[in-house]
Amino acid sequence: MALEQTWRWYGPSDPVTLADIRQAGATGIVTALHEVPIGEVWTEEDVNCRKKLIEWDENFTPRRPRGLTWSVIESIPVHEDIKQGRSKRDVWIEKYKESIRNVGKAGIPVVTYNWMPVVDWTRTNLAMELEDGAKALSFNMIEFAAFDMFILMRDSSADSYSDEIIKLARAKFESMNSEQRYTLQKNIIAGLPGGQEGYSLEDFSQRLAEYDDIDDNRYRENLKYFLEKIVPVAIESGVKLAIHPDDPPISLFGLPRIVSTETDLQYIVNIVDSISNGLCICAGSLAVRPDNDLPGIIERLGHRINFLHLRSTQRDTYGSFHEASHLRGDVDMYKVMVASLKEEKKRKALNRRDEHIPMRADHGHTILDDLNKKTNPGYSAIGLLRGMAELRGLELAIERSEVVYN
Ligand code: DNO
Repeated sequence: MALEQTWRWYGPSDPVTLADIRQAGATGIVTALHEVPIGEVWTEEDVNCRKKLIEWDENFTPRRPRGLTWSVIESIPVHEDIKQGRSKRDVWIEKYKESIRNVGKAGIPVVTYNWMPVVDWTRTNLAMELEDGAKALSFNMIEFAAFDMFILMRDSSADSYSDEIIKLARAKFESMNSEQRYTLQKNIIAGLPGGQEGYSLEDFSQRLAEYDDIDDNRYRENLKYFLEKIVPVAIESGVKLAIHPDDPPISLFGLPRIVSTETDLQYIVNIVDSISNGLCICAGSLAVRPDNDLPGIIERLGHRINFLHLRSTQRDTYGSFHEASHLRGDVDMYKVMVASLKEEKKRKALNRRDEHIPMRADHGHTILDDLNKKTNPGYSAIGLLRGMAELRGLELAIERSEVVYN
């Protein structure tokens, strides 16, 4: 297969094991040293130790290769001082450089990161029941506004919503009991898998206040500053960065948002013209905006893609959406796959080592047996397996029908 099939693994405590992942047919592992506090150096020793755990099965003598490679890091999170451009940022940037060097020494080719302020990806409901009984992650704008205005009580939150949304949000808030309100709060600010932060209401308000003087332009300048320092080290170390788009790709809590559109991505790749300053195309994130032409983005920016998150979202009213199954929803996965395979062909013709772009099925539904288990929201085994199987079939069919994509 042309794309490298990868799977996100949350480390030794993930209920989905490396053996499970192997059986799912993935060959690449996507993971992070989640235990390292944000900003601190990933040491050579820690990286190598995790790599060994992933790639070698020590239950045999002599040990045997597991058939898995640590191919992508997702993520090395960027410290808030760097994002906010605070005076200590250079100290954290030096540490980030050190981590990149150590990752390069271990031969891990891709590092994902994001530039979302304060919170990583955001959802209001982690178990929205679908018609067929499956559970999906969702973002409901009315509930989000209810949290922002009436639970968090953010100053000037009313400026972020239309009168209609405010009216509906008030009604929603009034209809919720205290347990429902707390669940909503937890879903939004207690931290989703992979995002290491989790906040109380007070902490969260304080973190938001740190952005009072940071608008989109300033925030963009801070990203430029970071990339101009980090990319040269990534190039030297043989590491390719992949920035993840904003999820969802709209401003939340009045915070700046600068990785949401094709124009944003274009600006970022132009900061330093190198494949080491690359992109993670998360289909489901970008597709939440109807003005993002996803296959077109992959065609036009394909030469800078280092990682693909393949999933789909279904837009609802008022900017709400939920996670669709991988071949349905607003993402035209056929066109996305065709565009990705065309890029792979170009790379192949150039004999590039990164011809097999890593992709992973992202955010599956919770289905079947997993409905009765404790799972990482969006990352339960069976839903992801379904997604990956569908994507794999789609890829094979397109590859075989040369006519269509030549
Ligand atoms: C969610 C993920 C994100 C992503 C980070 C990248 O499922 O796509 O948490 O890993 O934003 O830094």
